[in-house]
Amino acid sequence: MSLPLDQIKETLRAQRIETPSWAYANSGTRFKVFPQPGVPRDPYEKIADAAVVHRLTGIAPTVSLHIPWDRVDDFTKLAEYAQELGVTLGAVNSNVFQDEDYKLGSVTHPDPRVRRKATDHLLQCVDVMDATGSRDIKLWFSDGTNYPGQDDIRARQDRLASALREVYERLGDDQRMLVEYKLFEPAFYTTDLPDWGTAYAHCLELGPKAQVVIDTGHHAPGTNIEFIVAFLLRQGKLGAFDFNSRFYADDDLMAGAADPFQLFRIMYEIVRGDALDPAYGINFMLDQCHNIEAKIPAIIRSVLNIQEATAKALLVDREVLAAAQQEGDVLAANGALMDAFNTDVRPLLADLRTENGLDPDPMAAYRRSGYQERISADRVGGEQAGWGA
Ligand code: PSV
Ligand code: MN
Repeated sequence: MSLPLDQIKETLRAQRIETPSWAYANSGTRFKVFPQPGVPRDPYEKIADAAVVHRLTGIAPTVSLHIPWDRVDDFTKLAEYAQELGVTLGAVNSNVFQDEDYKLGSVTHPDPRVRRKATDHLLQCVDVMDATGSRDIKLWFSDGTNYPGQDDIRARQDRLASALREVYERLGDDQRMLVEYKLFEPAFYTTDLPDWGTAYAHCLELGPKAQVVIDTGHHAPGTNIEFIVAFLLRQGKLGAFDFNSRFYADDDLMAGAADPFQLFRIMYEIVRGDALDPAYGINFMLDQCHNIEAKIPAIIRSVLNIQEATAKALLVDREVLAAAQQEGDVLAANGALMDAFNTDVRPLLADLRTENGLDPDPMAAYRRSGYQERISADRVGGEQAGWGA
């Protein structure tokens, strides 16, 4: 038997997904940014858009910030504004990849002056967390090299470890460090944090407040991400996700768009590990860019895709699965997963929303709301936010 329906619904009601401030802003490829009407001009307008996503989905009550893109004079005021709109500020993302000084790296740069500057930025991000009440700092480094011999691979690990240590020591009791890895880009020969193993080793050395974040777009093609999820959960070292979809590299497309089956397999490991409940501590974030599609509905769609994958994962008949696994019945075991994956959970989720006083179809509700037309008319003048803004 799979879980009783009321238990599935209760679990889904408690699910939380964090949306990224930058996904509401203009973005593009390195070839072209196509600006869209109504895009936020400052962090306040990004928060307003995030609040709309939460109002319609009911499960996206937090917004990640990116510093300096979301720098404001008074972060306490920004946090209060968010609260007025029914959301709170989530993870603070550092940015040590958009400054002239970081051409050869940030915290792993050969020059101690640049390393100091980068580490100081990370420490300032912890100051921001103090003001916003955020629990997590998310660290991603573009650091690496492009050519064999360019720098000392091992020395760069030492420099990375010492910067991470300094930030770790600065964290408050309830604050955490999320260490993000990425196989390549912008560095093409070596990356200083290329994979989960490297991130895990650094986190282990640092201590319990350091946790690995899995960005689903940061792996080699064909990587079995659910294995990484299972492994890190077993070690108590999975702190967060950056969800998005990829076909080729770090495409940052809508979560669940490219490979809904992979998303289901990941969410099954989360359910299997009893790690869905917010109390477990995993921050389920999106990290996406909407370059050609309308941003707010794309974010709504991504949240719904994760919710659907989760509902399917909760439907897996774990008794049947366990028995089949025990008996070595490969086809029955696989069938137990596929039966759940092939279930249409949309009616169940529509019911759940209705029960919660939400519109059963958040995409249609957004279209009907007139919000897109309103922001397109209102947000004129000023400069639309985007990369580097
Ligand atoms: C890097 O590719 C990354 O995934 C990191 O999380 C950044 O902070 C984010 O994208 C936004 O550029
Ligand atoms: Mn990411």
